Amino acid sequence: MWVFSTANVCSLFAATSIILRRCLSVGTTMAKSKFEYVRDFEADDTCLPHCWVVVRLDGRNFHRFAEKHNFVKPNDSRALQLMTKCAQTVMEELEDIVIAYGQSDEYSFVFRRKSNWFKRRASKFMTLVASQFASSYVFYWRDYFEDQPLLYPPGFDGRVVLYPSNQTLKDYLSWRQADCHINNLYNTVFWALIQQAGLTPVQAQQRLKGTLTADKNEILFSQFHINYNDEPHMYRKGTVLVWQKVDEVRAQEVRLPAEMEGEKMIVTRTRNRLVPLYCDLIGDAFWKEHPEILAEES
Ligand code: DGT
Ligand code: MG
Ligand code: MG
Repeated sequence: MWVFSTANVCSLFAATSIILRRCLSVGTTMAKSKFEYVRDFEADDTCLPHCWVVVRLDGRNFHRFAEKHNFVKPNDSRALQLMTKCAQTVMEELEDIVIAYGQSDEYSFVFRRKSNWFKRRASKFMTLVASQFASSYVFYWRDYFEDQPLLYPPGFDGRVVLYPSNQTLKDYLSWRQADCHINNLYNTVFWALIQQAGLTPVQAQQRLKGTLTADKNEILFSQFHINYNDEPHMYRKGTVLVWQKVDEVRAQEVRLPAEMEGEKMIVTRTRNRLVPLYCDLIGDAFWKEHPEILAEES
């Protein structure tokens, strides 16, 4: 005859549960190894070593987004400053970005040559920059557009480009700044012709057809008394974000011996802070002033 005591029943249950768990775990391991081959379908997108990795984001269909949100034409300082705030957040939250450059609805981020962040996987670089930037755009919107509600979620496309030398990286940034200059000069005259001279967009386009830089400067000056060089630097040059070392001095409460009670200790520490610059990137002066950006150990 079987006699079950409470203790017997408990140990029987415990033993059964251990066996069951073992069976399940062996089953899961087998299932996992059976399916694991699908990992081989993942493409290797490791960025080449020793290259500068650049991620460029661009607002998706911002022509429409700017219209719907009543951006000032041709430049809306709120929109440009919001872009820069998002870029600062990206640089603070992510690792290894040594410089960023932005204009219009785009921002470029340069990762240091020796970065090994996420084993240099291009998809990680691109998606982390794009998602951090887009969420920041929504998060900080109200700080810049107080009276303008955000009507729908904006999107940003991203791409990764590798530059093999310091010269190609400098030329890349010069290219983006030249693009800023050409577009901004065109837009400044285009909108002056519409807003101040009363032309239609088609007439303004016709008026500017075939004009060179000097012609546009001349129209601005003679017809609208605008000296293009007096336009805000942020509009003409775009925004460069770099890290700068700053000394922070602060008084700190510390536990001191009884005879010094109530005294404060002055603490100085050096911090890396992001600063926006509206300067020329095309000449050599910027790179001479900031040699640390291209330094091997940047
Ligand atoms: P995409 O990039 O192919 O999806 O199309 P869009 O429309 O974003 O074209 P894109 O990136 O070539 O041009 C940027 C647009 O963003 C351009 O139509 C003007 C607009 N935008 C950017 N910043 C400002 C601004 O400060 N004020 C105004 N009114 N519009 C701006
Ligand atoms: Mg765009
Ligand atoms: Mg664009």
